[in-house]
Amino acid sequence: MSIPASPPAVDVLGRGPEPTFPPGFRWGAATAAYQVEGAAAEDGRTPSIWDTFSRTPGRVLQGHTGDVACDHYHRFREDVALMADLRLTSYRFSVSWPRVQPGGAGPVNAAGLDFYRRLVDELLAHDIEPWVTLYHWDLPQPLEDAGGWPARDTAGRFADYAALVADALGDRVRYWTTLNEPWCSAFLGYGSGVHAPGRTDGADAVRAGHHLMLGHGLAVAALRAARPDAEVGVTVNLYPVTPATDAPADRDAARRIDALANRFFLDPLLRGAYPADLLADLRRVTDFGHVRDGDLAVIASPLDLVGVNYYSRYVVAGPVDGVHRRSPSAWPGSEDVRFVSRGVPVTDMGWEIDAPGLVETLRRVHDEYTDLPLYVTENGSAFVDEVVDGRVDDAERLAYLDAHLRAAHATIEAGVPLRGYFAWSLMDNFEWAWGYTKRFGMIYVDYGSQARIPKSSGRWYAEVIRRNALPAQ
Ligand code: IFM
Repeated sequence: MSIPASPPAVDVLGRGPEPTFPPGFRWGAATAAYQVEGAAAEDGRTPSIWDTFSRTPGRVLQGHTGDVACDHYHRFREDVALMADLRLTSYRFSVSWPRVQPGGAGPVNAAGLDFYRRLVDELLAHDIEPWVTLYHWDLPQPLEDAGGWPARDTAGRFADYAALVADALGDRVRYWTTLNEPWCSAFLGYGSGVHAPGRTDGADAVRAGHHLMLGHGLAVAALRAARPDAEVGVTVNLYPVTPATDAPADRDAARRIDALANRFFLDPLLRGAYPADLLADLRRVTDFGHVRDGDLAVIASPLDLVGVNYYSRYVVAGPVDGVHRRSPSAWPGSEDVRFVSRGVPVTDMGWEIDAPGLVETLRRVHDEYTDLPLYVTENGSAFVDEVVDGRVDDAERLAYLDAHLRAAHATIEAGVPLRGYFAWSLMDNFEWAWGYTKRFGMIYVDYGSQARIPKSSGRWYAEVIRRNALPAQ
C-alpha cells in the first residue's frame, strides 16, 4: 500500500482544512474609556469634550451620555472574568485623560491612575495582556476651551499626559497605542461636527489632524523614555475606496476620498510627508501654514507596529450637475463627492459588509507603506440583538466575525505580518452620537440592571481562540 505524500485536501464531509493562525497570534477585544467606564464625576475625574457634547441637547441620540455607560469603572473585575471566559489573550482599552490628569494639565490624579493600575493587575492575574490606548477621543474640556486640537499647544499637552501615564503604568504595560482613529477626532470632531467638540470648520479639521499626529510623535518619545522596550503604535481607521464606475469623475472622487480618509494619516506617519495630491486638493481650504519645519520628522517617529481599524468600504462617485456642495462636512474640499450604496447587506450602522476589503486594506499598508507588524485593533458590527430565554443568538454578528477572521487568515497566507485581531467590542457600549441605540458587543449589556450576557458570537470566538483556528468549511 502506498502512503499519500500529503493529507487529502478535504475530509469525508467535503470540508477543507481548518484555517489555523500562527502560534502566538494575539486574540483580543477592545473598548474605550468614555464608552464603557461611567463614573464620570468620581475620584477627581473632570469633564471631557464628550461629557460636554453629550449633555448638549440634540447632539447624542435620545440624550444619552457616558455618565454610567457599562459601569465598567466599578465592575471591571467581573468584566475581566468574562474576558477570561472568552479566552482573550489581550485586552485593548483606553485611558481617560481627564480621569488621570483632570483639566488636561498639571499634576496626576492618583485616584484616577489607581483605577488603571487595578485594571492592569487584574488582567495580568488572568494572563491577559493589557494594551493601552492613550487617546480615544476624550479631550479634557479646558484644552478644548483653549483651542482644542486645531491649536498646536494641545500636541505638547498630549505628550505630557503620555509621559505621566507611561511613568505610572510602564512597569506593567508593554503595548501602547497613542491615538485611536485620528480621522474621526479631526474630521468628525472639527469638520462635520457630528462628534465632540462639534465644531464645523474644514481648516480647523485639517489643523486638528496635523496636531493629533504631532502629539502622537511627541508621545512616542515619551513612551520610549519611560519604557525602552515598549511596543508602540498608532491606530488608524482605513477604508478601501472604490469608484462607482470607471468614469474619470468617479475615479477622481475615489482618489480624493482616499487621500482624506487614508493617506492624510498614512503618508505623514509612515513616510514623513503629506501626499502632493492631498495638498493640492486642500489648497482652497488651508495653506498648511500650521505645519512647521521638523513636524513631519516627529510625526514619522519609528514605530514598532501599526494598528488598523476596519469596518467597511467606501464606494464613491463624482459630482452630479445641479447638486450643491454639502457643508459642513467631514470631507473638506470634497463635499461634492457622493457616497454610493451598492445594495449589498449592511450592518445596523448602514455600513456595507465587505470582508475582502480587510485583506485589501492590510495588504495595501504592508505593500505600500511598511514591513512593521500589523494588528487589526478593531473590527466588528452593530446588529439589533434580542434576549430570548436569557440568551442572545446574534447570528449576523457571528457571520460577520467569521467572514472577517477568514479574511484575516487569508491576509497572513498572503505574507502580510498580521500578528493579532481585536474584536470591537468586548461588550455593548456608548456608541458616540448614537448613544446606546447601537450594539457592537460580543457580550450583551442590559443597561437597566448592568447584567452581562455573553452572546453566541462571543462563545464562538472563545472556541476559535481555544483552537487557534476557524472551523473548516
Ligand atoms: O465605537 C467605535 C469606536 O469607538 C471607534 N471605532 C469605531 C467603533 C464603531 O463605530
